[in-house]
Amino acid sequence: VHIVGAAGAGELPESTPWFPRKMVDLDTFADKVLEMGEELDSDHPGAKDASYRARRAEITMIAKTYKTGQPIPHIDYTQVEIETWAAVFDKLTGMFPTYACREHQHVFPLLIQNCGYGTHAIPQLEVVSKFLKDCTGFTLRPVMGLLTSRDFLNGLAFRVFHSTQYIRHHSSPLYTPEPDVCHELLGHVPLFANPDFADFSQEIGLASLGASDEDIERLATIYWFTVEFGICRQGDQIRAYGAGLLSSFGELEYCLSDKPEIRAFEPAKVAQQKYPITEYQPVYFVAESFKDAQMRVREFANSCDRPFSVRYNAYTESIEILDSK
Ligand code: HBI
Ligand code: FE
Repeated sequence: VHIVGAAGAGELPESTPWFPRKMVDLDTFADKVLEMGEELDSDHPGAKDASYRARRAEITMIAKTYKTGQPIPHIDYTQVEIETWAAVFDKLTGMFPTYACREHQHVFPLLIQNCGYGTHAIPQLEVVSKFLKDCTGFTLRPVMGLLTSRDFLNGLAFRVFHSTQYIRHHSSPLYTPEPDVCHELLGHVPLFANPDFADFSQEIGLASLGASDEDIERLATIYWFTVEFGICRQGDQIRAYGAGLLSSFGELEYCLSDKPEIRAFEPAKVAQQKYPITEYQPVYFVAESFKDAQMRVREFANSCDRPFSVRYNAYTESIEILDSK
């Protein structure tokens, strides 16, 4: 049965894009992957390696068939995969004390203690997901590759983060053109264990439900400059909290050097900013705190033209529609 709280679907304007109302609705995203889900681009380091491609297909099959409520299947990572992870882990953990924000540094030892973070093994998504659930209610879902911005952001409304489970090609351990398990586990996961950051991320997700294509584009840009490439003020220093920075040794150093331009985090302006996806960012936006950033995103969302607002009911794991006009 489909139990809907405040309003039935019929009460939304007909032009409203479809959006997930219950956690199980996220099952419909599984095979809508943009690129690299099954095929690798020709410039991908693993594109010509048949055994790498076969391994990817094996791992992404888990995401393709995953259903809400199931435990995320365990993966027996190979020695080659573990060595790739270990190279990334060593390199980045050496930099975190100097460059990562305090929230990331606070959680990292807990991930070592509770989730098997270390060089000897790749942490299992199921273990990490349970840990995050205890910290902030966030959970992980396995994903085959890049989702559309709309689907990916909609997941955040449910405190669900879509995570890849495969690893980059072993030929270039410090480079990947797409998200992989190193990026998710070292960049994203530590922040989703922080309550203020979890609130902030869900705020973007809620704003994305039923939003126009133009507003999705704006919210995706805000996501890009925060969750992926955000920096924040901490005392008299600036530190990185974006996962794209925390999982890239080159850009992590660069973003806190005097080379890039740094501007204040104002969502209406951030939303208009163009950005490159294959080079270091020329501009970063500095947040004063995750709470402050959340309030600013909420104000921004209220200025969008969606004719209703939403809230998440954590008891029923469903979206309630408010002030439907
Ligand atoms: N899909 N699986 C996955 N992981 C991401 O980080 C991701 C995505 N789709 C879109 C996206 N990120 C962002 O660039 C924004 O468009 C939301
Ligand atoms: Fe990411």
